Amino acid sequence: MSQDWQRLNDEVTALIKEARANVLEKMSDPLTVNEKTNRKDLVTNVDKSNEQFLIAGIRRIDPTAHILGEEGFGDDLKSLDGRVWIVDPIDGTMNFVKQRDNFAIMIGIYQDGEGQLGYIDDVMNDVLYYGGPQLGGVWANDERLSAPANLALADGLIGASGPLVIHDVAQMHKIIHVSAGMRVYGSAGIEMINIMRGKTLGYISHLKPWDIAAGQILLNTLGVRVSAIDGKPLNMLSSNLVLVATEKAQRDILQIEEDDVSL
Ligand code: 2AM
Ligand code: CA
Ligand code: CA
Ligand code: CA
Repeated sequence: MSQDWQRLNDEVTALIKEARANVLEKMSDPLTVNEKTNRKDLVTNVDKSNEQFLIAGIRRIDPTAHILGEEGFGDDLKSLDGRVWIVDPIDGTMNFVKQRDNFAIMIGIYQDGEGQLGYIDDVMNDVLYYGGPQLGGVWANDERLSAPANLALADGLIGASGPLVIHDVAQMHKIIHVSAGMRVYGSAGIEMINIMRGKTLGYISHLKPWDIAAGQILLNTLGVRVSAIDGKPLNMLSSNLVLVATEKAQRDILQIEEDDVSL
């Protein structure tokens, strides 16, 4: 690992800890909540202020960075060339609004399209998950994580987003039926944490780049597969129907897709 990346990591972890403190402080005031595309797609004043805070910090750390932020305070990104930072200031905004719990702050750092460092901050549990190829592992605060067990689909729980299950996108019912059970946590970041910890073996959801940028880096570092639902690489400049799974469960799920001609 180069010293530059180590220094960058120290600066990013400090920035995220400051962002977390700001979010916790603002949470005690009433939130301003607005709808984006529909009544289940929300944005709050904290999503916006935290994205602005993180982007200002990233510009100080890396003045030539290209930044993609969910709430639009970053750059209008056309390519993944150079160093690209992908920011989700509050992941799980509905949980943030309804529960004041089960949400995360996420940053993924890519270099010419390759994931380098990922950060998922579980705010209410005080745990920052960070790591990637540039650090040679993944940590939860000071604890180094080992790779989760390579479970087959039948042997573990699978996370999914509510809308996919309701509309039976991509044979969800069959996949869930074969698995040991389905769980819905309402935050892509919290879903990634559960996979890193071996509590679930995978996750299927329609996601934007900022929902999966950090998780893809951390999970790949732990040997977990992140792909589109057809097994192909994700396009990090658009939405994807994302399949995150252990190697064995990914194989099982791709087989279900292939067997089912009605897809
Ligand atoms: P967000 O809270 O940052 O928007 C909820 O099921 C999970 O899916 C959250 O991680 C949420 O991220 C993400 N998500 C992606 N697209 C969404 C949408 N259109 N509406 C609500 N949640 C969305
Ligand atoms: Ca959102
Ligand atoms: Ca998100
Ligand atoms: Ca968000």
